[in-house]
Amino acid sequence: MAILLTDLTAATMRGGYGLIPDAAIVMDTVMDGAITWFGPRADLPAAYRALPDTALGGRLVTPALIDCHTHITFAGNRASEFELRLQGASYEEIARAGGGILSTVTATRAATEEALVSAALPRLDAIIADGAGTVEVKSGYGLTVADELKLLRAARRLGTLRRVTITTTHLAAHAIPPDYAGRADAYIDEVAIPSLSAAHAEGLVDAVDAFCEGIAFSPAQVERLFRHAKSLGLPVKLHAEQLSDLGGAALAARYDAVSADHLEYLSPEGIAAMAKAGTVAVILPGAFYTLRETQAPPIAALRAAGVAMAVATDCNPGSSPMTSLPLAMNMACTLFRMTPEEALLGTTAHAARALGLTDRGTLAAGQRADLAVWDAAHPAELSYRIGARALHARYIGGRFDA
Ligand code: DI6
Ligand code: FE
Repeated sequence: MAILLTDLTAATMRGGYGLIPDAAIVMDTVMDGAITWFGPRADLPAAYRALPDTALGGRLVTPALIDCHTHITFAGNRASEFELRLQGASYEEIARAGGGILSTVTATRAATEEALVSAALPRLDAIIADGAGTVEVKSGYGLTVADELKLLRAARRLGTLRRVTITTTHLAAHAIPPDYAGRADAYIDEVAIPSLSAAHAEGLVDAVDAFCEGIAFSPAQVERLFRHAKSLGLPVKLHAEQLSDLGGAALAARYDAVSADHLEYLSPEGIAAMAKAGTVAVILPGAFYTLRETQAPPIAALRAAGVAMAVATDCNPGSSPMTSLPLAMNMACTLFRMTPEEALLGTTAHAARALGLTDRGTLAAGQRADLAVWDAAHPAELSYRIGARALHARYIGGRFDA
């Protein structure tokens, strides 16, 4: 079975907007269908002209968006810390006092896999409702072997409950739990590495991440975990240079990381290393905004060095309780001066690269038929409007999804 979409403007996202006015798209509707033909309607081959067509009223069609950095599986929330920060406490002070990530860890350890799935679904639904077709989900709020496995299983379950691709990232090296206080090396040996082996054996890991920061893990500790990830054949990525410069991005690049994420304190050496390795810079304006940071990531220097930039929600209970990619795009433009074109590349083609995926993120024959149809005429509108909820429909694997 094939379906034909017409009366649309397509943004192919191949190197830029790649706009095609009055385009036509032919897709397979079998499971995980692909785009079989794509181009200006005037060029539609005769073989497809007899297909019944769905006319989209001149709407904009983009690849379905890709949220390449989220932490949506967790229990509880941290509204009380939001109030504390507004009274002047810093994110790091709260973390060092045993709050922050560790308060979410306590709630998450007490939750069943089932409860974590239920808690994450509204967040996933909100991300989908704003145009996503692929969502990366990290563990990192369990911090024991059993609880990290529970989080990754919950993340995989999400992908069976909604029309979305979930990719899973192991992030046991996210924080040091109280029982390992002052013993971060032991935590890497006794929890991070063994949980990675166990999760990988269960097929639960698509990539490996860590938090390289003064309040978390040192570059040397991250490197030991990365070596293990590489021995299992898994791609790595890193929370790097979010609050300080520890040289995390350059370390990640040495391990051929698919991405380095946050990057507010990224150095010129880090940029050069990422450019050389082809590591994607994942820009997370939700965390910058929520923590009222003042040092923006070096967007102009990343652009000049030719580093591909992605944009994601970083949806998490502490630093970015945000569930909208168009909102992240708006913030990336307004706070960081990315262009709307860069922002949309950041949630499509470059987000796919940040996940090591080559079958999505652009519109072209052979790509997965994951499309977003927008109540918009030009793609700049997606970054420009605030809270617009402009999604008209999605097609996922070629099948309509309102
Ligand atoms: N950096 C972040 O912004 C999130 N994780 C990380 O390593 C925050 C996670 C949290 O505060 O719960
Ligand atoms: Fe994060």
